[in-house]
Amino acid sequence: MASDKPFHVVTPLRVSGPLSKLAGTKVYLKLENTQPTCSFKIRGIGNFCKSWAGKHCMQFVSASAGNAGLATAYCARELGIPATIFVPQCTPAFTVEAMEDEGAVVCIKQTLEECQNTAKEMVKRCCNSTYVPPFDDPLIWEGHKTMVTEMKEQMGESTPGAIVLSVGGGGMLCGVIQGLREVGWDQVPIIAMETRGAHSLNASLEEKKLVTLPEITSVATTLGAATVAEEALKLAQEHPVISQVVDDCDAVAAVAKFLDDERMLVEPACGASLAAVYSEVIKMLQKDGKLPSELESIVIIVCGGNNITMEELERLKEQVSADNGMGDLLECELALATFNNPCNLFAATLQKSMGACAH
Ligand code: PLV
Repeated sequence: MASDKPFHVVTPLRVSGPLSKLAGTKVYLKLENTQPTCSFKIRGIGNFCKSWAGKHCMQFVSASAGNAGLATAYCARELGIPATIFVPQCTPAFTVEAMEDEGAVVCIKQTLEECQNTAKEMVKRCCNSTYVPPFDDPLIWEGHKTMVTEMKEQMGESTPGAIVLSVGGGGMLCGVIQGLREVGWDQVPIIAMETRGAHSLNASLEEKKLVTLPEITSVATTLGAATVAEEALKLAQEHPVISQVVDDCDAVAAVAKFLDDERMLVEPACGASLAAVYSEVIKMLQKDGKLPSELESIVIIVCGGNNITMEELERLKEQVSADNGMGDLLECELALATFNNPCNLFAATLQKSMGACAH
């Protein structure tokens, strides 16, 4: 029988000086990258695996773009239950290795959808096996909810002006909205960040029905769910949710900037949320009257730091600048440099024109 102790830890909630300066309001970071397995996923997957371990489960079979799989591998090892994880081929080799190091068997398929179908098929054929979905299950949302109950305790009397989070399949969104309702923060808006090419929530909200993206083209592969959970769309229509889409170059530039500002290396899925500040999304929403001009504070959920290394970051910088045509990343860097310090405009412009000349 599994113990009552959860697999996740209480993560720090702390103010970021550099991000607060940029945003012009107090920015709190909820540091989910400090969880075991380095992402928030352990909260929901941990709750799911613990519940099923008590129901004679003999094997976990997961489908994941990376972090849910790593969390499953970790929990399975802790529970002494074997795990098989199906991952899409875009998953970095070092993430696959991390799952194998936890003792899981890893199988590579083309897309996340193919992984989900194969994993479900395997569970049908093997008795006492349990399918561990990456985001779409009430037990997963219940686990993610603990992020908000922690924030409530950590913030004492104050209420966040907005919460910024990244959306893949919408499991985190469901858990956070349920948590906000539970602690009486029903009116706290959520800025739901996605990257273009993984923007399945944004597309669904536009159409007011579930939309399946034809393919995932974003480098933020852990946001790569072609369709969000039905519950995510439902809750996003009930709660004040502002859906925003940034380009890959914004997410990657945010990862690089965050490393300099906070000395933490996170993955592009998390960069999407950080881009809410670095790419002035919040300022734009305030200007457009979609957010109050005076915000008491913002909480950014720093959702994860897997699927990234220094080498991978360098490769991503090159990839997004090549994908977007000459100088697009430089464009983002220029915007960041200018925003940080208007005096940098001259230096950044000079740097850009030198970069352009080099091509
Ligand atoms: N990643 C899931 C689902 O991918 C996975 O299989 O790992 N930030 C990070 C670092 C993540 O890993 C994920 C999800 C998200 C944000 C988005 O969470 P979600 O899927 O609950 O919206 C498709």
